[in-house]
Amino acid sequence: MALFDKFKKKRENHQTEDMNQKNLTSPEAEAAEEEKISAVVDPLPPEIMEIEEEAIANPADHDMSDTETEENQLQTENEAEDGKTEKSKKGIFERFKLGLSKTRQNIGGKIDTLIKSNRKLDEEFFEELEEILIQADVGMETSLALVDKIRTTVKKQKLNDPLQVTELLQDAIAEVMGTEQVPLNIAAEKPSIILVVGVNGAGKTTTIAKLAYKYKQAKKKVILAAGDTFRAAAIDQLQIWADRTGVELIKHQEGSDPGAVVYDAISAARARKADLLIIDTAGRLQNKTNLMKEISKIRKVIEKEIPSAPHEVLLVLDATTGQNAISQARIFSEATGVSGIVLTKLDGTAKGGIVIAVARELGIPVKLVGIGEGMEDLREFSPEVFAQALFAND
Ligand SMILES: Nc1nc2c(ncn2[C@@H]2O[C@H](COP(=O)(O)OP(=O)(O)OP(=O)(O)O)[C@@H](O)[C@H]2O)c(=O)[nH]1
Ligand SMILES: [Mg+2]
Repeated sequence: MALFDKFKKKRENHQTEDMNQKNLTSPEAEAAEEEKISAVVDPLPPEIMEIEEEAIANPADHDMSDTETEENQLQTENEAEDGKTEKSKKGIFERFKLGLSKTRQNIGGKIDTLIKSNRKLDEEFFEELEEILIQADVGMETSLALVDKIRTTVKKQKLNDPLQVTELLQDAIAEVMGTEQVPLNIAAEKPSIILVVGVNGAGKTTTIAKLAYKYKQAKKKVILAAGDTFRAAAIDQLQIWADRTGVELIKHQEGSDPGAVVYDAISAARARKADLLIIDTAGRLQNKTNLMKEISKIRKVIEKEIPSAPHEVLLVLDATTGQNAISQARIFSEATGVSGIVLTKLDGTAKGGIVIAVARELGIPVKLVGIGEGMEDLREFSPEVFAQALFAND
């Protein structure tokens, strides 16, 4: 099958690249690494530049609904998290479902059509199922693994009704993703430090704003650090979020050393007995290898000050970049270490199957997902809820 061959080839190329990545001591190796990183760290697309500039000029219009509405929604969210009412739990699920609309139509819709086409559970059926999954960015390896699981169960239990496939697939998806929800590691000792990394435009700064909002609402003392000193606009953007959420921002001038910003931010967080320090980092530098070096340097500054920190290194990945997100994750985790993934813009893609591939292939838990531009649109990720939402009806 042509499509399979294409993906297989891609996968093989990818593995060769990974092997080439190990030895980086020679100038040639550095140059090769630089080129490789450049392939995933693209310059900021003009449309994102525009959105970003507009956000700085006019934050109220940019992305946030009015505060009262946000508060109401957050209240609903908190109630559900406390397990207080079934009704609010349903509300959260509905919102998550809505964020997944495009992917739901793509994966759930196509599978539904396949199932209802009065087909037998034969090889042809399984091949079509594989193809639907691959096209939704589930990735070849993971798609094959999922369908293999279903094929085995179908044979073992002698099933013959295609209608049973949805449930089998839901279980298989949750299983390959690790089933359990993995919460953020917020330490009892103060401050907990969250370092946020990722390529330009992935959604780092927005995610930090959403996190600050979430923890502020939970009555935690949050401090932000403007570790992206590469652009003045990045510092301004974070200042706007800090003002809107009512948290303190530690910042230096554009072009200053991010390590120094982080050092000051840790001192401030200690002095103010902050619960949480969240550090923004650059996604783009003149030289892409420098980006990795800079993040490693920031990490070292943190470790020197607080040996048990950073408590989380969150890698922000844009779900709309598809399989490229997996390459980015490999590079970042090798260079800086990554403890959790935030997959943003799930609302903007029909190929949300990437979540399944990321969760299975990287061995790093997906901890949060972004399902919109509103403050409340950052969700703790549960594989089980994701699998349910994928096949939920309207
Ligand atoms: N629809 C949608 N948009 C999002 C989401 N998360 C972030 N965005 C948008 O993505 C764009 C880029 O986000 P930023 O937070 O500025 O990205 P960044 O990683 O900080 O980028 P750099 O500072 O250039 O490295 C903004 O327009 C955000 O509003 C999401 O979950 N859904
Ligand atoms: Mg940013």
